[in-house]
Amino acid sequence: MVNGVRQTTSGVVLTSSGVAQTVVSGGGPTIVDDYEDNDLSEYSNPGAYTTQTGTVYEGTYAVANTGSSNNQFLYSTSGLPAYPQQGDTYSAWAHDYDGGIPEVAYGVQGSSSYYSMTVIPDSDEIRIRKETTDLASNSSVSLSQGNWYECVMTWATDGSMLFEIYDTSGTKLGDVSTTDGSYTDGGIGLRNGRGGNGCAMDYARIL
Ligand SMILES: [Ca+2]
Ligand SMILES: [Ca+2]
Repeated sequence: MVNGVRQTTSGVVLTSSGVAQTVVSGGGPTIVDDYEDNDLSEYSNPGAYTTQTGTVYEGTYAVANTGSSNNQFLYSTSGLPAYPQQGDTYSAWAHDYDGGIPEVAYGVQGSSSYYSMTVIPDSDEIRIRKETTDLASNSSVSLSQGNWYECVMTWATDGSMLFEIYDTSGTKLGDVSTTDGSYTDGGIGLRNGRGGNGCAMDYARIL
């Protein structure tokens, strides 16, 4: 029920009489998860991930792993209001802790099958990865540790994938693209790409 309430932010409008009317399509971005329900019941492998209030992009809560000793992967393939697929543009905000590498996953089939938008602030690098294999990388993106970055994936029906990264001012910092047809849809998640350091994610949407 809480998810249903949150979804009304974008999925329901009020008529002049004040009656809620569901918008089936064209109603703007759909929130996949903003973590405002303060639980991870829709996710597998929560491990060291928790909802928390200390490092948040939007609202009161975000999900974070503040320093697990391994590459834990939190993911969801059912239970959230929507999941991105080819033809969609998926956006999520990612944050590192002291050298952590957030891997914003999409197309998740399970714990060992997924794509990710990978952010490596200490080497000014972004990558599109399939599992732990780099499909494409750009190492000339000006990034710094301890910031929120918006990761936007334009996932086309021909399998092309464009990853654009923005700062909190809305300035585009760089992009990288590739084409791969292994997965056409799937779940979302967040992988801790560098064990010993953590990462956070918030405000995941289909734009
Ligand atoms: Ca939030
Ligand atoms: Ca939840």
